[in-house]
Amino acid sequence: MKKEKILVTGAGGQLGSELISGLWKYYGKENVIATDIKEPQGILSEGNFEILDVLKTSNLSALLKKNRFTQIYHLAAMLSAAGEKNPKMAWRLNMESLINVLDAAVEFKIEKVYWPSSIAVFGPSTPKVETPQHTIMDPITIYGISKQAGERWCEWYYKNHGLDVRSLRYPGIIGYKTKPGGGTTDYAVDIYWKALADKKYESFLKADTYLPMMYMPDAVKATIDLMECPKEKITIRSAYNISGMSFCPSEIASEIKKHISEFEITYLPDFRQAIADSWPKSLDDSIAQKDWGWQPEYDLKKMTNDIVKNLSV
Ligand code: AKB
Repeated sequence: MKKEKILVTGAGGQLGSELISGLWKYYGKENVIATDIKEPQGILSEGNFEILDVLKTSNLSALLKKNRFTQIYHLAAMLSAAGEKNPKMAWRLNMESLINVLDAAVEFKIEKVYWPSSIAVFGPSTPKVETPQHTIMDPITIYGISKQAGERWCEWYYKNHGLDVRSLRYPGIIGYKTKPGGGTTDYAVDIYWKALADKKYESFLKADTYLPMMYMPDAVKATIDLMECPKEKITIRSAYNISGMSFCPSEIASEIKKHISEFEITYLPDFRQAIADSWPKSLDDSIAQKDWGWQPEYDLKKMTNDIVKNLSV
């Protein structure tokens, strides 16, 4: 296998902390440098780590000059709910950092760039069920607007600079190792922690709010599979729809009850309900299936078994 050297930005976030171990396994620990604006926590301190504020182009260039990277995974971003509270900062972080990375990737001849998009690119006029790859996109959050614009920038860099940039529209990602911060789909992570600790959970989304979701091991696998796909098979240069499972708060609660019979859920919707209502309920990911063989492994039952087993020890 060709030797890769990989830079990951925003590695301290929910996805980064788990993607890093996937990248270590696949490419070798010594070939991955994780970066974040904050000091490393948990697993991140076991590998190569550097502090990096990706808004500072000179710091990014210095790191790229020092190492011969072949791939960049640019994960640093502010999520949907946090972004609504700090819209200007969300726009700056999500947009400027992406353009900094794309420019640096061209300058330093980086072979492949990964950047995550999201179901937040869709909005109230988007068809909600089996949302197609190409459809109406009218995002209502700054996060969603930045992801939609980011998709266009990625495609533009591919067309105008030949930069091999790849992206996925992640649904809500559910992991138990690190807690997410500032997302609308975060309830589906918190609910497991609270179920085990307190046997009860107050949901900030209504009982029947269906959203597309994905278990972390599937998200890590999808990301590495996409990056390993031969270039000529990639037909989407904005971001691929990918699907894992779809459920609503009452369904995840029933699944948890099978393991913790005393568990009770109550509902107190807040501002995140409007965001969730603007997003799809399920996605059509047939292009990802066709281009690079995408298939999720986990459904709600299998994921719940795995999380409850791991959080109970
Ligand atoms: C969020 O809820 O903001 C994220 C996402 C769907 O991109 N998890």
